[in-house]
Amino acid sequence: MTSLTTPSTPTAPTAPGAAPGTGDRAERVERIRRAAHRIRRNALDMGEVQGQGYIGQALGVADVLATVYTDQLRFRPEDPHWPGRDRFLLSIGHYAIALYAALAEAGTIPLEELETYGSDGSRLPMSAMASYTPGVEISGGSLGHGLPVATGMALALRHQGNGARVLDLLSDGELDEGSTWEAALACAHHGLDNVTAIVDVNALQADGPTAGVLRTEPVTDKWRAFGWHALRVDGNDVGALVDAFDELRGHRGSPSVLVCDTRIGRGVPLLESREKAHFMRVEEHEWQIARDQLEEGLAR
Ligand SMILES: Cc1ncc(C[n+]2csc(CCOP(=O)(O)OP(=O)(O)O)c2C)c(N)n1
Ligand SMILES: [Mg+2]
Repeated sequence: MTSLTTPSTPTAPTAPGAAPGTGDRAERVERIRRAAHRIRRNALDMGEVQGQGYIGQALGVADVLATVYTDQLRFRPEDPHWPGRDRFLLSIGHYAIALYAALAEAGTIPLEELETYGSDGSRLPMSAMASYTPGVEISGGSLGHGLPVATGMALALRHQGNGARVLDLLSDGELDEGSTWEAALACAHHGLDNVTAIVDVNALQADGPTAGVLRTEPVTDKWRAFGWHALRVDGNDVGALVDAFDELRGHRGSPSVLVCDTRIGRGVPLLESREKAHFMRVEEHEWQIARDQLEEGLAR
């Protein structure tokens, strides 16, 4: 837990009322890159508390979460239930470590609290639960539920005349779930342009590579066939993420999806090359190596 005591300067999240995704592009990209770095550092620190976990996913999706939380989402960190907030749903409960790392960066949960991750009595359980953690909108764990919940929320917001958006992060493994595609049909049927799905295609599932478990490609074509406005980007390229999110935010008339190709363990070569990457066990002496590699990556 060395670096939780390192001074960290979280990026000011999107100010209430401020237009998300505005400002000089180069400055935004650099700011998000630095936020993603801190999210990765937070995730490593939490991983060390337990010695194991879904660390590879957190490192892989950090650029996406940094873009969402420090550039795109309209929310108030000190008021997680503000009715005007954009809702960010984590469909994949096992990615909780990634979300906590981002919520600490966003200022919704205190950085010092991360060291309680997964401990008895902590507000940060190993699988994300809405009743425990400020800023966590839904309880995850059972895959394939995020997009159906997003559909209902988006319908209700539209009914109420609330202009907030609903973003749902799902995994490529969740494309194996029928409920995901039922919700995709419903969102398109109802023209829910307040829904944005983000699919983390890390090409991996618990039982091995996605291509071997159940073939889902071509993913983008499938979403388009279901009536969605779909883009696909390198999910570890912050510039590409910014451009894509900006484009999707302005889209009207149908729901949008951003398919993000990410690399598990991104930013820490030691963990990028791990064979058992779904649930990583990291030796005690490897944590400092991981942190050093992360810092070297930022310096490059
Ligand atoms: C409905 C349901 N079925 C099975 C599981 C068990 N499970 C937990 S994680 C996981 C892998 C799903 O794929 P993905 O989220 O892409 O894995 P990752 O990228 O994190 O390796 C599975 C099958 C579950 N949580 N919920
Ligand atoms: Mg996956």
